Amino acid sequence: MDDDRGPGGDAGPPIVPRGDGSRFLNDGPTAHPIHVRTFARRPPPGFRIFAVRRYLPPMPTFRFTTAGESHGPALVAVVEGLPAGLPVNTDEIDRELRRRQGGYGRGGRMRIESDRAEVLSGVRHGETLGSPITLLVRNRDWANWTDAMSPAPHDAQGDDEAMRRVFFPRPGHADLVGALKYDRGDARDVLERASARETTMRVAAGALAKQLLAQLGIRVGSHVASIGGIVADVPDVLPADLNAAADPSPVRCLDPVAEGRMIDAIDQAKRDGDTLGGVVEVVAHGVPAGLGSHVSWDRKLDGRLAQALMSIQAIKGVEVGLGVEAALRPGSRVHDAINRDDPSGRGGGFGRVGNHAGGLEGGITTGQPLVCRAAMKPISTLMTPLGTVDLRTGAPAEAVRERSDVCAVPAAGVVAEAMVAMVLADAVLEKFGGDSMAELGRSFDAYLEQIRARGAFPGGGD
Ligand code: EPS
Repeated sequence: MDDDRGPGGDAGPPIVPRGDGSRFLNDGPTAHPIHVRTFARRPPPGFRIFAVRRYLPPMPTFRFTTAGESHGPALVAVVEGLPAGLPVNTDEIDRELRRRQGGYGRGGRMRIESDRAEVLSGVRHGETLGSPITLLVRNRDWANWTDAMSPAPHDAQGDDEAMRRVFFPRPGHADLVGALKYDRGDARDVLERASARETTMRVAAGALAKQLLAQLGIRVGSHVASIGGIVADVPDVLPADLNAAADPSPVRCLDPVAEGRMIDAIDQAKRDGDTLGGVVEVVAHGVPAGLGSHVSWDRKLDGRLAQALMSIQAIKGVEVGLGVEAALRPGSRVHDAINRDDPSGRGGGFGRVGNHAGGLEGGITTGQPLVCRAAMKPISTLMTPLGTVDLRTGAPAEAVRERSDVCAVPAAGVVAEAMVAMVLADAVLEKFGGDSMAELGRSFDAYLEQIRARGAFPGGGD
């Protein structure tokens, strides 16, 4: 093909040539290098040159990536974009990792592991340096998988059992589609990475984001709203310290009656060889009005939150505020009337009657608590397996029975907190920037001052 037509064939955001000959995608406060191919010959008259469309990455400022297989030697996260001078508390990272390991309904793996993060780079004497931070969590189970997961070719390569090969893909897991896409004969090559074990590193990286947010008075917590169709009665006003209230519950549920029924349902599912999903709710307090933006689709904070939450293993739906319920009501029972009641001081002197919007209007935070929900499907490893097809022969078979959890909804809440914290950290750094915490703090305080001045009407505003 002669041209560089992107998907859909349109030109995408404008390309701005820079003095040094490189070109940048001009969209938002940060400029991103993009690759542009040029014609060897002059294009025919009237022919448009199209750029390779590179959408902004979902987290342009706070960036993180994870690596590692579920039964490999270790898992790793690299976090970039945190300013220098952020105090880092590694005990706090480990506390978050313990929270993720807990919850009624977890399987045998969580009895083997005792996740602890080692900091390999980017932190010195308890403070960030502004350089990439590498976190590492060792898999204790690796000791049982050194042959099957050996990075080097193995003598017993031909022994499917010793190599723990998987030929019976589980419906609902990435096993089959991953094996097709990556052309693997052994679905283990897929499931090792698709495993929710990867969420360990999201929580570790998210703990750093939480530590940044805490410096600015922003706290992220969660609770379990339902498991297996049992819906908790959630109080209108949630406890100020949500995690302190939810964490003591084995299912992280605020309603003790529902908690008992959820535990019974998990026990029953286990007896039946079945699994249960549910819904978690994440709430962030202290978020200032003005994070995110209405100006472009990829800068809207609700969209960014949805992408981050939907990327969590087994999450199938995301809501903000009233969510789907808003579509069932008339506007008068959906939108939150505006007043001047702003007890948190984060709304610029403006408040809302209620918070059906979940703290977001037009893709921008309102200063009200941010409220998101994520719906998790039941885990796809069933001890009473569904039908599948043998990848070697095409013969009908039963899906593989890997050790797994009956219910991981309480843990999903902790993972969802981490993802929300990272999206918020990204939005904070995008808006307030700074290479050091001092710079970030000055910009943050000045902005709060600016929006407060808008809400302090001369003469009282009556
Ligand atoms: C998980 C680790 C996994 C599973 C679970 C979550 O460990 P193992 O496969 O050794 O039992 O317990 O993963 C899944 C539910 C899945 O579908 O992959 C963890 O650390 O959270």
